[in-house]
Amino acid sequence: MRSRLSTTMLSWVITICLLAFASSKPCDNEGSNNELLLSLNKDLLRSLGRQEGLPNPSVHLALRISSYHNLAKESEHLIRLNTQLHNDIQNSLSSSPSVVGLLALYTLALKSSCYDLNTVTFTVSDTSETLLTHLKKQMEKEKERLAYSHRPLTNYYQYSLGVLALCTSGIRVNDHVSNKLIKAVEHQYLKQGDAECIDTYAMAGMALQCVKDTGFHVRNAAELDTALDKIKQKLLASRRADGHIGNEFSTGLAVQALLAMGSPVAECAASMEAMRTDARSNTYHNPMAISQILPALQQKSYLTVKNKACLNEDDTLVLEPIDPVVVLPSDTKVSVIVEVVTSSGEAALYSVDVAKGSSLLEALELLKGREVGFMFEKESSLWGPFLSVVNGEQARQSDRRYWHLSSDGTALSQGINDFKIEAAQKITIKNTSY
Ligand code: B12
Repeated sequence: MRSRLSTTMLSWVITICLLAFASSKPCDNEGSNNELLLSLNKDLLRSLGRQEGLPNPSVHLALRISSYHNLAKESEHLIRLNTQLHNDIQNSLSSSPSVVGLLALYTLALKSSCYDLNTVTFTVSDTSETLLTHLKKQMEKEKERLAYSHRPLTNYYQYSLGVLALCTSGIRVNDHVSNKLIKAVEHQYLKQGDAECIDTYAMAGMALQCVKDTGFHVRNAAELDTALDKIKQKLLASRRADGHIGNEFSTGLAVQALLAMGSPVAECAASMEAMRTDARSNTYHNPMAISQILPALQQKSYLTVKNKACLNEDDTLVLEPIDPVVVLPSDTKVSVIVEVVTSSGEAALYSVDVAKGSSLLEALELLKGREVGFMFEKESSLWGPFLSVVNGEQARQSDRRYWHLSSDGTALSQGINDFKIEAAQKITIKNTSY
């Protein structure tokens, strides 16, 4: 009798526990997901204060399409974009063959702040024209290149950014310009070297979806639909078992594109979970990476800027002071072999011991200081320092070459500043064409 009673009681207790667990779990998840979003948002906001070089338009864009704001800090940043970045682009317009990507990101950033784009002008050779006129002209130059080559002056990622920026600003994109992107999707030209570039497919998806939504592109409506379908299939087929689409750094753009192209949120749930896991393990410490994943985690895409009204915005995001974390170099040393392979195929080997956890950049600087014949130079970019010259040899983007980085034969998914050396390994720096 007593044992029957206790069994009944036990099953009651278990049932109550299970019910409590089942009803609390989704709420707990939601709470911790919101906390994560806020923390990423704050990380981006904090990065504004640390920016050494030019203000970053991609970070501005992500802050502006977020649901949470610190309007004072965003306004300050807008002024910096409008002066410092503006002047930099003004200088590049007359000296560089194309600045279409940066011009497009600048346009998207201003648009996300509801800035009147018709009042923004650049003066080149004593002629003043609006930002949007310059962007249209740059796209024409890119398109002209495509008449005799299947690659634009820059790359299809920037070409897509250009289409997206014009389209979300309410400018009718020339049919010939969008057709070139449609053809590139059809012929599978959106590649980085031999591999398909997921980031580029994602950006092309957002650009072409915007063009479709305007309803102007009627002449080749069927081809436009086929290209959009192909992009969607490509993104879904690149989904790995762990949820990432491409790699950790392309998943944000891929999810943005899928949502923009009408995929239900549930279809992206595993990819969003993969990004949340990455974020919790601090994979996204580069502000540029956060700027590409945060909209996706908020179930938004860059297309949102098109209808942004900037009215009644939240203004609750505050930055609590944080104690500066001093990371002392580890006492443990690890050996790194650095192999440099020049364009002629000649290889040179160097070795250096570095504190565990050092960045590759720190290792290269240490090696350079040893005066063993190893030298390098870097250029700044939105993602941080880009390795441009090694042992006096420049891998020029104008020749479609770059210094490719790999560790023990596996390509690095981060650059010299973000990649940390945790164990002994061989780093290969190879002059490669793309
Ligand atoms: C195109 C591209 C390239 C081209 C750029 C040249 C060209 N004209 O096409 C090439 C092939 C050279 C390239 C190289 C690399 N890339 Co790349 N690249 C891109 C891509 C698809 C678009 C960049 C772009 O045009 N942006 C638009 C313009 C307006 O912004 P920008 O900052 O001014 O663009 C310049 C820089 O971004 C720079 N750049 C390109 N890649 C990288 C990577 C790093 C780490 C840095 C610091 C700079 C940099 O070249 C761009 C053109 O001049 C992005 C995708 C993305 N999600 O952003 C990946 C991306 C930025 N690249 C990436 C990586 C990992 C690399 C490499 C480190 C790969 C490797 N294993 O060697 C190398 C850089 C090595 C070095 N020498 O320092 C990652 C960076 C992730 C991270 N956390 O840092 C991204 C996000 C792709 C991904 N999903 O993994 N890349």
